[in-house]
Amino acid sequence: MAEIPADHPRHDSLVTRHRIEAGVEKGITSKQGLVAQGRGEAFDYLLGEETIPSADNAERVAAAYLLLAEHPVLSVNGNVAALVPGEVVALAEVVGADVEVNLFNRTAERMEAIAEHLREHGAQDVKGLEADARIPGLEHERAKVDRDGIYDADVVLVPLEDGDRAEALAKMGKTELVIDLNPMSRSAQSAAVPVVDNIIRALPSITEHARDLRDASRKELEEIVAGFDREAALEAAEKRIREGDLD
Ligand code: PTJ
Repeated sequence: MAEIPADHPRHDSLVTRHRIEAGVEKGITSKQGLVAQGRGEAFDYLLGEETIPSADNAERVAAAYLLLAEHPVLSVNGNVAALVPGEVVALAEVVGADVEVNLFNRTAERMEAIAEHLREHGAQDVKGLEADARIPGLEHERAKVDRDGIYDADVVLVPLEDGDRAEALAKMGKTELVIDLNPMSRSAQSAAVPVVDNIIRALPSITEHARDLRDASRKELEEIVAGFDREAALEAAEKRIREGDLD
């Protein structure tokens, strides 16, 4: 890839594209992942390519949920692995979460390539390869999960995916934290906490909030969670997209 000057107006977007391209070349990201990235970019452009205040608040709430959880799990697909592998590992460490690979286009080769990529970025134990449990009500490959991973989790961070697994996990009684640039997507709509932000910005922000809140009392964390208004967060993002207004 040609060197991208740091002051290029589309620097971050071009670096992100390069990571996705490299992910496809490494067998991590699916070709559909390229399309998903394009869709995300369009929403990011409309959001002003920045973390809007309501998203920052949702990121703080997501951090509080992860810190309160008995068994939090961060779900990783081919786009997430290509874009933010080190950031996933960093967040997992701060909140004590498991990391599980879960793919729509699941093949043994991609599962192994992603697990290895995460290990190269410091992950100790990558779940998802056992696939000894199923999410009820889902026909496709995303139903395959680890019994001691997503199946057992109480809080799951689900970034960048279409809505049916998000809905099925919610039916299992799990609390879902979704990162998705499209506030109208089914997964954002069904999430306990929709984080409408680019995962490139969202994951480091959740980690920073988690570091800040690490010493907070349970009561304080519970108050942060109870005070969250998911509808207002979705509306603020949609308003920014439609009207360019600050929320
Ligand atoms: O790796 P696999 O096999 O599990 O497949 C993963 C993809 C992403 C291909 C699959 O989950 C898929 O097709 O997803 P969708 O239906 O395209 O949904 C992806 C959602 O993520 C869309 O709503 C996009 O707007 C959003 N999105 C894309 N890039 C980003 C994003 N959200 C946050 N940050 C991004 N960088």
